[in-house]
Amino acid sequence: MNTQQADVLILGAGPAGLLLSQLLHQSGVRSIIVERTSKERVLSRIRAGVLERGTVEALHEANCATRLEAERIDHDGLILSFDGDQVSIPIHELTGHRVTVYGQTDITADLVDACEAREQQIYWNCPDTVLSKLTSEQPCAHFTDPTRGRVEIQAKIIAGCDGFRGVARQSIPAHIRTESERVYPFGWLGVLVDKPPVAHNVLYANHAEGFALASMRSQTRSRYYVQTSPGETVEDWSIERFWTTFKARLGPLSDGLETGEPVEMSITPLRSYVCDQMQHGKLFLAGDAAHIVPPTGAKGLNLAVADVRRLARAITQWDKGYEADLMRYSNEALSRVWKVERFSWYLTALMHQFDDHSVFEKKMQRAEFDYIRASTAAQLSIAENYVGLDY
Ligand code: RFL
Ligand code: PHB
Repeated sequence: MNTQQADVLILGAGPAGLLLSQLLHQSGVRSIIVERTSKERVLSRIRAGVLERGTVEALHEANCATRLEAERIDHDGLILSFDGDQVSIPIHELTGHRVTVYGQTDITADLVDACEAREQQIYWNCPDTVLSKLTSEQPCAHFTDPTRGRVEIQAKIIAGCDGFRGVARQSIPAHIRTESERVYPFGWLGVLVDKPPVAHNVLYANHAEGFALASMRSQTRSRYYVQTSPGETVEDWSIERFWTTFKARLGPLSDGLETGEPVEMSITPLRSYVCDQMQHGKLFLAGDAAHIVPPTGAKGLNLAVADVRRLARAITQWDKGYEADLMRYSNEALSRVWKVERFSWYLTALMHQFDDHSVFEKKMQRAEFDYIRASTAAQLSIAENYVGLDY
């Protein structure tokens, strides 16, 4: 057994874990990262793409924003379309802020590069981590490293950044955990394609046949989605079926759409989930390990970054001898988490077709859309949530 000591052990090398280690490094706190899968797999994941201003700030704080600054595309607004009618929400005019298009895949690559440049210790390919003694002064992790064999890490703090299916949250005894969940009766089929984006801004469309979303990664790479039925898999969708469905749901807004073979095509289920304890003893959860939002609103990655920023500051204070921020972390993070859950749930409810909706509920969706079109107050509410609530 190899035994190692660490101030902070970070479980998971997704954006949350990598950013936490980078922010801690900036303030002189050393960490070790343990990741279930390979570096190649982590770098190949295609997920989110729209960044709140706070996320951009965090990447600057982490000193990982050089490529972001060279390649970012800033958006002044977003478009909602409902049965062919549209409203363009001028988020910059209303809030003074913009959102930024820059892919999660690129953020992860930038963070891995930064970790490697400073020789951050990362254990890749370790799928069997077990956490123990979480409520003691010396919590532990045991796992098998493919080259070194069994490893024990004795830490002072463990950060659970290991995503929704990780072990960190599961290590909190079930009788202590309070979990709230809503699973939506549909998924999103996402297509990444090397063609210029059809719309200037991110465009969310609710059509009688279902939801569609047009987004982008660059001036030459587009990210498009359509709502899928429960139980559908990628095998049920040829790329021809995708383009026909996408065009129909966008209506005239699809004019000029350039189609092609996908670089990637996958289905994501939609879920809202919160674990109301983001701390258990010396274990602190951040990102998808603690909560999931449906992707409507583009909040998953941004929420993970908001947690990490708060946790990094609290750990930095703890390292200097002040523990109060760390003890407040769970409650303060959750207060923001629930507001973001609300916005993601609201936009999901407004923009999708639900099989069990009665005429009344359909009329409510339409009335809400008409209200947004007519009301600056309603648009401001969407805009301030979309650019990101204060920390
Ligand atoms: P991640 O990205 O899931 O990273 C967690 C990392 O932990 C590793 N891990 C473990 N490591 C050690 N031991 C274990 N036992 C472990 N178990 C797991 C995993 O291999 C992984 O490397 O969580 P993190 O860092 O909190 O980041 C959160 C974001 O990734 C997530 O919120 C967003 O990507 C959500 N999401 C989307 N959000 C958006 O805002 N817009 C989107 O379009 C969007 N698309 C998506 C998504 C999430 C998806 N998932 C999780 C299936 C599409 C997909 C497919
Ligand atoms: C994306 O660009 O992948 C994206 C944009 C907006 C969303 C979700 C995903 O709400």
